[in-house]
Amino acid sequence: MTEKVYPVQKAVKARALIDKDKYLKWYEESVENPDKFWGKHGKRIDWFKPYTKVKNTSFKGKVSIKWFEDGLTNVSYNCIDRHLKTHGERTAIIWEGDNPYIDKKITYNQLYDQVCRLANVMKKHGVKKGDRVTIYMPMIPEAAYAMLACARIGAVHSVVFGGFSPEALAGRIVDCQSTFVITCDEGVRGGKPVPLKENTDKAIHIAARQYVTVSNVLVVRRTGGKINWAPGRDLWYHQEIASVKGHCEPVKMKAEDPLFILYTSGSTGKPKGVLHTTGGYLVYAAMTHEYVFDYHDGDIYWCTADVGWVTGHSYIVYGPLANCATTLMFEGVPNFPDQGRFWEVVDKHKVNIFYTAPTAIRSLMGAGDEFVTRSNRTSLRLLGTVGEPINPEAWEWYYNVVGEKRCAVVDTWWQTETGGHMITPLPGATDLKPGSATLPFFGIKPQLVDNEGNVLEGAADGNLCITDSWPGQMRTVYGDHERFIQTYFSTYKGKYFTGDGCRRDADGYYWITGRVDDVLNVSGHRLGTAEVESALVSHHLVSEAAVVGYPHNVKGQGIYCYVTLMEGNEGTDALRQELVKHVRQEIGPIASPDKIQFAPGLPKTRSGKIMRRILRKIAEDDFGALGDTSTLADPGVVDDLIANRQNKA
Ligand code: 6R9
Repeated sequence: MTEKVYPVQKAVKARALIDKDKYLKWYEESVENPDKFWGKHGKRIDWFKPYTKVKNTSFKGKVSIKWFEDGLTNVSYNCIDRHLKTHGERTAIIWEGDNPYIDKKITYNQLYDQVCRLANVMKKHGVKKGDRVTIYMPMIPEAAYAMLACARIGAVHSVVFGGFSPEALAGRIVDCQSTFVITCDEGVRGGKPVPLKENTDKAIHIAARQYVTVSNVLVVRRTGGKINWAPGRDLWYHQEIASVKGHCEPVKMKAEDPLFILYTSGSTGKPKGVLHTTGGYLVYAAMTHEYVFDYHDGDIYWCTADVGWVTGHSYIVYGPLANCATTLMFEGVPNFPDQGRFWEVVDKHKVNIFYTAPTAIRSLMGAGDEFVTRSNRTSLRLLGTVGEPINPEAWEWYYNVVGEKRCAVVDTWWQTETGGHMITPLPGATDLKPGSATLPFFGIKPQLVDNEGNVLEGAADGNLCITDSWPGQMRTVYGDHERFIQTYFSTYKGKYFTGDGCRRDADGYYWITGRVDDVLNVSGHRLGTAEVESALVSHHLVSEAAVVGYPHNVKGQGIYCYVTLMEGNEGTDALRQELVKHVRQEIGPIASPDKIQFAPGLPKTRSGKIMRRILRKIAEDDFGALGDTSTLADPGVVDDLIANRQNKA
């Protein structure tokens, strides 16, 4: 296989913070002497009390991860206060509304005022250090204020993506026993309202049945749409912040005090509450933001993710603000009013660094080059991708058409669990290969192992593990440390297992091949097959369901569901539609099944385990090589599944 190599462009190299030599030198130090390396780089944030210990981590036994443990700091202070003396009037957030005629700019001074007020409102209503606050918001500046206000007073935020259903929101409220919720009357996306307050009301109702009582809902008025109001419980944001002071002391937090919980899907059971802590997380988010995006003082930076995902946490809010960057927050969608929106916004705000998902690139590529070329994009210097593997065609289009061969493309591989970039090019240091996330960031030690756990050297294809800790790593699953150990450190003892498959080529470049567990990646969103299955079987006509992914041109993966109905029911198109609606209600629109196949039986082993390998093959319309089916309890079901497959070429 010949791979095209794109050497670092001259102009990119000329201004880059890190060149090849520096990368190699720093990388070597970072893995050979992590205490020294991180001891130095931990100082990039301000500490109320400096740390004397740097790394204290173990992937064995009970698994314990501590960084900078005796230091005291505050994330909100680092993202705001420390910039005010020199850059108080710099724009911290550029907000671009869903409506292309609406935008606004928030300076660091204004950010300070807003965050302090909100922190005081929460304090007034009894929110204390360590309490969990759920944030269920659209992409408006108040979402960032809410995160930073929690950080300021030591409350632990749990941001729930605005596209999740009331059921999903309730599950997350209950899991972390959150009694304070911040939301908005309605969100707006692509010109359409999203009923966030209504969903919150429903979720609170569901949570109450599980004995979790939400005492306050703070509501931002975004659209003025009609909503129900629970007096005593519900509070208007604009009224509350008007009656408190614009100053609030940041709480001195231990480096290992929790900063946030973010729920993410795994291969089994309910989504897990990934817990990140204060010091190490911020150091890592800020440092990766600076070096991976080659961020220079004064750059305008835009990450198109939603704050409901980890990318929004690390690379819209915490990383950029810790670096005193100007971060653009976009309320809308890539195709409204049309597919040229991204590039119009780039021109309008003179964006220098642009970070998005491969699924968006693929869908815009499909719309034709004119939507891109009608803009001039001369401000753009760097392009990034995240969330899923990028196919070389989409990469080339991004590089050639969007970036006009002038911009480096950084394909950043990382996870909710890792807090920040793990395998990624550095623009001035790394020659690029389309489709490869390239090389490890400082301090990251990747390792490939086979299914038996044997370490693979050199060019190889295997399961991706990381053998030692880095500051941005998650510390535990909220409320379930045993699950943390089980999920990440038990498959290959003493190593962090990522769940991803990966190939390393002869140059040592890493190529992520996708999940090797039962996690789907649909348009860059992580979903557990188990979650979709449990949503399906919660429908009264469904007796059993098995869900697998299949290759999808735009989404990366589509959701393919095999559904067995209760005796005596017939699988009709109307029922298909009803099931799609049902899953959307249970989880949210991102989990909408693409294909539903009614199956009288599923292929199971004699011990009753569903053979997903077979189901995947049939969903891919590639059943020539089904492998060994002799262990099936009833090999006959396979013929029926093939005959009725929904992805017939
Ligand atoms: C940041 C984020 C994590 C999973 C991860 C992998 C996939 C992310 C990728 C990528 C190939 C990349 N993934 N970035 N695969 N190339 N550049 O997306 O976090 O939502 O937790 O998803 O996404 O499969 O394991 P998260």
